[in-house]
Amino acid sequence: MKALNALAICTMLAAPSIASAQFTKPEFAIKYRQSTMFIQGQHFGRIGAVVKGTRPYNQDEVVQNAMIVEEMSKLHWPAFGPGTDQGAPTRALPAIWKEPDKFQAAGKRLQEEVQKLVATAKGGDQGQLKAAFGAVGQACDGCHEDYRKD
Ligand code: ASC
Repeated sequence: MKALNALAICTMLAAPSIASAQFTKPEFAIKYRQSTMFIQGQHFGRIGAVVKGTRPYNQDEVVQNAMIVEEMSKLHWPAFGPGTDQGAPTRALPAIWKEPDKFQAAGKRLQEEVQKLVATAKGGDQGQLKAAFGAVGQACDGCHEDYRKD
């Protein structure tokens, strides 16, 4: 029983490996990362509306949106694996596959900024929320500039 529990814990600790799921076709990886980016953008945008004042502030809502962004921010990166530079229409630039370490580091940076956004959202300070939102936006834009067409 103890051994089984240990196995269960090991499996949980290894959970990030779920994000490195194998894609059976390059087009699935492309569709997957476009989908996770889309969901991320939708929920990030809802926080943006609050920050810009076009949507009323509701802390629970902001926290929930930030947590969805956080979950999405973990998922994109394994979907940029070797051979997924083509197979479906994509704006992903070849630089992603030429400098994968730099690209993955940019992904890490986004995840770190998003984690700060979640913590800030939970803190409930609207001034800090604006700053944390801006930092995430910069991480998005920085990466898009180098690695996305347009
Ligand atoms: C989005 C989206 C981006 C980023 C960026 C942040 O929702 O589609 O590319 O946020 O606009 O500044």
